Amino acid sequence: MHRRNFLATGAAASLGGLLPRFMADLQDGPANAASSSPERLKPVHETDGFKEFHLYVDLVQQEIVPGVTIHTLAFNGTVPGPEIRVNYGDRVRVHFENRTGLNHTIHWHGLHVPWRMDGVPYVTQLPVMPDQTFTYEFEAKPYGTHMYHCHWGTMLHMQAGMYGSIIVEPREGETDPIQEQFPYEREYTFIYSSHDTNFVREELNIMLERMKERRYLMKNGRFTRERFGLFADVDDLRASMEEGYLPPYSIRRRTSAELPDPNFFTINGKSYPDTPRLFIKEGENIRVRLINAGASIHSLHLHGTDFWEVANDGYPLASPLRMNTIMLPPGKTHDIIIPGDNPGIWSFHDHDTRRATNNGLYPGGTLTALIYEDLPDSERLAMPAMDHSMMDHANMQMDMDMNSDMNMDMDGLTKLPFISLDQ
Ligand SMILES: [Cu+2]
Repeated sequence: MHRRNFLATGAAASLGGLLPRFMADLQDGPANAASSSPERLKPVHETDGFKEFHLYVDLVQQEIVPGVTIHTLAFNGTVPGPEIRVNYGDRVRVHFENRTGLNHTIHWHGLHVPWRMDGVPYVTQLPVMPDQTFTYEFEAKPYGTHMYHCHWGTMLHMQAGMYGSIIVEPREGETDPIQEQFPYEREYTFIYSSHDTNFVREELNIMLERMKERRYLMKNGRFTRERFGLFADVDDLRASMEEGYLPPYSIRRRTSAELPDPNFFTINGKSYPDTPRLFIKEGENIRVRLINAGASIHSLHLHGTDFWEVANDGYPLASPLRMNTIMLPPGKTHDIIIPGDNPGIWSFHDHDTRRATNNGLYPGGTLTALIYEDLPDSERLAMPAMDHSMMDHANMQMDMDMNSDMNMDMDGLTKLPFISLDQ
């Protein structure tokens, strides 16, 4: 019995400073949904049924957590890119400007665009090369939560930050089907991603060098398309191979250690403790649009209540499902409604705890919380604090254990007794 007490108190004493804390968010005062969601992109031109936007990509540095700044490929200077909001049926025009030394495109994930606007390099369009622009035009459909992302060198470019949300709202004047079922006033967009920061840095450097070399060779008329793996189609590739060209995959392999192994996990480009929070009041519903723009699977779990899954890949569900954990695989979007029916401060986190870490250390990653803004003052002060009596208890217990027949390491760690499997 005493042992259990000691372990519990001891763990609290040594890890207390590392446990996730959300109380400070309350003390900072209520925040609104806007500060927890990506910034919305203002159209450069807008008339009835028509919206025109400007997106550019540039190489920028972004702090994802205090003390960790990474190189990113960012739409309009931020990761994620700004949120695009349109109405169903709008004619949408997006001018895309490439300010980097790399090739890119934009793919409109989940939207039914004309195929030439789908953003797949060498399939539907030529890549948008350095300093070039491309204009995407499409009609906004279907309704719901979608995303946009680069489709060139996707393993690097998406991980480096080229993603954002695009939300198709009902036609002007029409009621939102989710709003009708679960009236809400505030909504949030949470875009999840995972990043191997070493892979991103090294690969960006290699790619920028290769593009510099390519430009130099082109300028001097010495460019060979084989060197850069550029072929018109598979027949063209085969013809080159008959003349002796060896594609990279036939002469070397990238080992699993060279493939991305994410060490940072973000919501809207930030890891805990900088992750955005969800704010709610008792009796209120909030809508949360969950988007996975990364390559990891997230198993998102909410404490304290169950939420409703109301849309899948943008489509409203005929029968919403009540649950407390939702799977968010790469490329997926889910909309959920959280009812404000149990005041408090509740964790909302990835139940695969590897993704609740920064560089492998807990707490971090996609840890965040659902915070009731209207908690009474008395409850705001109820955060348990470590006090001297608890520390004294832990020390006293440690002395007792030193004299017991249990093994004790010099650094104070208790070794559990060996338990035979035969028992
Ligand atoms: Cu790109």
